[in-house]
Amino acid sequence: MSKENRAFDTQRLGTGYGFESHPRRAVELPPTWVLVVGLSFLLFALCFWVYIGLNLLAPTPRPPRRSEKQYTTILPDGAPSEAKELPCWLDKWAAEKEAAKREAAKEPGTKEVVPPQMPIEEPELFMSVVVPAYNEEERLEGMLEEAVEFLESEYGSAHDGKNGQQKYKGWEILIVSDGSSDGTVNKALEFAKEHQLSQHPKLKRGPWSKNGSAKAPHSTHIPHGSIRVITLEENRGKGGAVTHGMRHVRGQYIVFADADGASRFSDLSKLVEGCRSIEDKHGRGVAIGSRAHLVGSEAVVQRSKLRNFLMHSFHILLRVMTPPATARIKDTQCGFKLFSRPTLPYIVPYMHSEGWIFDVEMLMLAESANIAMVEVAIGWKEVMGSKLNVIWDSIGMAWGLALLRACWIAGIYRRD
Ligand SMILES: Nc1nc2c(ncn2[C@@H]2O[C@H](COP(=O)(O)OP(=O)(O)OP(=O)(O)O)[C@@H](O)[C@H]2O)c(=O)[nH]1
Ligand SMILES: [Mg+2]
Repeated sequence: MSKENRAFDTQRLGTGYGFESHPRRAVELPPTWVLVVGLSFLLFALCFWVYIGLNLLAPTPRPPRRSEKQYTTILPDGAPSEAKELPCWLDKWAAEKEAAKREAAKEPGTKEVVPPQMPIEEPELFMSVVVPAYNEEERLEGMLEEAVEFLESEYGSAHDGKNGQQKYKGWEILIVSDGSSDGTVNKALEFAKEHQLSQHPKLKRGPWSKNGSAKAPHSTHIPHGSIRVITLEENRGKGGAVTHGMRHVRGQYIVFADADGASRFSDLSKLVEGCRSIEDKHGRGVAIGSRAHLVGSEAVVQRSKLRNFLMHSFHILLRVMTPPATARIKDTQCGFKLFSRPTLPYIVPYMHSEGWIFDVEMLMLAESANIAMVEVAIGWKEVMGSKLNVIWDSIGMAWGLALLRACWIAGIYRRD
């Protein structure tokens, strides 16, 4: 039957049939105050359960174990040392802060002592490098080779180099083996031994230079004790390993660098320059190595379409979900970031993320403490052997980011 016919039929049959067969009855709404109270109750219940859920889901970093607060190095005779206690600026800082708080509580009306009034202890050397390493026996030596060559020539304590006017000299590398099950620790100690004992150690190459390189066959002799190896008993993730290392640094500047040697290490001087140019009167600043200028270059284009797609999606998510200064950073994920020492107490004690999203948490913490950040273009190369699982790690990062943001908004994460 056509539309017109149906309309005709309804008219012919009159009211009481078809749509008209159920006469409309006015629905009686409860009084407004009942609606308002009901909705408020629902909203409150929702917030309550979200808050409880966030508390349950929010990652809480496990405290370091006894053996993780120790390190091994190579002694002047080439033997590995006994496990030695790691210096920990954070323990001292936290104890002093607690004591100052107790003092302040005794005298009502006194302002609570918080940073910058609560300074970090003085540095002992110029540059600390933290290297998170999870099963990196293949890639670590090549990275260390590049690092020690630059560090010794630029910041070595034996001579003034270009930094003759600097108050602090010298460098250290803290390798944090993140529960590695391969020979990462041995490779690190072997590297240290050879480079300490020999005046002309044999050059070690990373997986990126298998086909030879124009470099000299010898590498850099290093002062003893400049490489320290820390072993985490269980795998924590890159964020856990970096944060752990940063609790034990002695440098005026602290950089973390991936064990794969993908970042051009000599660009560290650009990071130092960049950081110095933005430091505030307390000496606080963060310089972020950036590969943003390489988007569209061969190295990035050669990556799979899926990886590039996920990278762009993550950037959009970051822009939407992070506060403005962090959202402006074009490459938050680069594993080459430098912090001046006075910056550490604003970041390290408040870290939660153990996985890949920890960089964003560091930047958000810096932003919330009004610490200036600068992005510095660095050289970078694709290195074989990435352990990143593109799909699962992307999902993990998106989830981690959402959780991180929600926990800060809900006040579950806060500075105390
Ligand atoms: N995959 C992984 N890496 C870790 C972990 N803990 C520390 N790391 C270190 O994190 C650094 C980065 O790892 P890569 O596998 O190179 O990952 P990526 O640099 O983010 O990704 P690519 O750009 O593909 O190289 C390396 O120094 C790893 O050894 C962990 O639990 N898993
Ligand atoms: Mg890498």
